[in-house]
Amino acid sequence: MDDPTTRTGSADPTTAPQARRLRARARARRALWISLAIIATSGAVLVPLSTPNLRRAITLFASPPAATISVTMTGRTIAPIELRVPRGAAVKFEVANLDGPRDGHRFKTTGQAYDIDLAVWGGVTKSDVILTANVPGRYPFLCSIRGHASEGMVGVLVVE
Ligand SMILES: [Cu+2]
Repeated sequence: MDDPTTRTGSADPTTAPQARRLRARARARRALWISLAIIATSGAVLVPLSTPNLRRAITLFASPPAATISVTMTGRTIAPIELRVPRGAAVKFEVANLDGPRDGHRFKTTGQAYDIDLAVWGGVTKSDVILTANVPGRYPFLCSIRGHASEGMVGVLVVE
């Protein structure tokens, strides 16, 4: 009688192709996971280069910011409350938080081709660059910390 245990082992010609198939399948699975990892990684790299961000980068590469504007935030006020900027331009904001070290503010622009929402801790000055709207108009800017805008931390960005 044929004992099935004698047919196991690598010497048996029936198991070798099976093992090869299993190894090939494992390799294919590994390749699939590596491909997915590459796709996920490139997505993480490319998303920050989305259109408005890319346009800002190209504008800044072509020329320095058209203007630099200094803004101060203290208590529940932002000064100045009205700012004039050219349309379709890169404009740099230098935001100084004059409050104590535990009083954070956030300088947020709205309606621009590239907006910022810049977190600034007390006693710190930070800067970032917006790309202004192509359509002239009056666009609010504000502190985006909950409650600060309603207590007065708002202003108007006039795009000319
Ligand atoms: Cu604030």
